[in-house]
Amino acid sequence: MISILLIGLDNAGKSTLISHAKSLPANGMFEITPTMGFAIEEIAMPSGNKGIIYDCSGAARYRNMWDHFIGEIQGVIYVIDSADRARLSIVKKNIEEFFKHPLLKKKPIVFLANKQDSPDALRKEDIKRILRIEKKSLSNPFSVKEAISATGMGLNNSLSFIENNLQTKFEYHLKPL
Ligand SMILES: Nc1nc2c(ncn2[C@@H]2O[C@H](COP(=O)(O)OP(=O)(O)O)[C@@H](O)[C@H]2O)c(=O)[nH]1
Ligand SMILES: [Mg+2]
Repeated sequence: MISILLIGLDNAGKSTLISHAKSLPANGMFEITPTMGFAIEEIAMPSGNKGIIYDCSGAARYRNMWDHFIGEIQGVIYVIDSADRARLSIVKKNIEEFFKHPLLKKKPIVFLANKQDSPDALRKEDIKRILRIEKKSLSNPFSVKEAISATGMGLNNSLSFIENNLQTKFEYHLKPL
């Protein structure tokens, strides 16, 4: 089993993205509670392993909530609305603060330049530059990918990147289901 945090500002396209994942039948353990600002989905990873996705609002008021499971998660998918240029400065601040978290150290991160179907979308090179996503400012394994949540494009690549860059594969295989 692998746990992934799906995060980003509201309206970035997180929930739409995960709706394209191969869902596993819910086992009744999890309740989706929209009022709490997050949802939990069980999905099949590209490898066939089970994945637990925490679909979380990036809003500051939910920050306390991440602390409950940030230690458990093994990778992060950070979704960005590439067409929402006005909010990129907020995204930048959000990223800088969020990835300082000590419990995220060394965990793989995928930055998704989402909504590439939109005529206003910035390409991943622009997103990288504007948000200063670069090796010298981030010690985690990371990748910036283009995506279209609306079609699911970019989802499998992102999940694979996380599986291929897990902190310790050994620990991952030993984790109980
Ligand atoms: N053009 C375009 N719109 C998208 C895409 N993904 C999501 N949206 C739209 O963006 C809005 C927010 O999507 P949602 O998944 O709810 O965002 P969340 O708040 O991050 O979960 C919705 O109106 C979606 O239809 C995409 O790839 N392209
Ligand atoms: Mg959502």
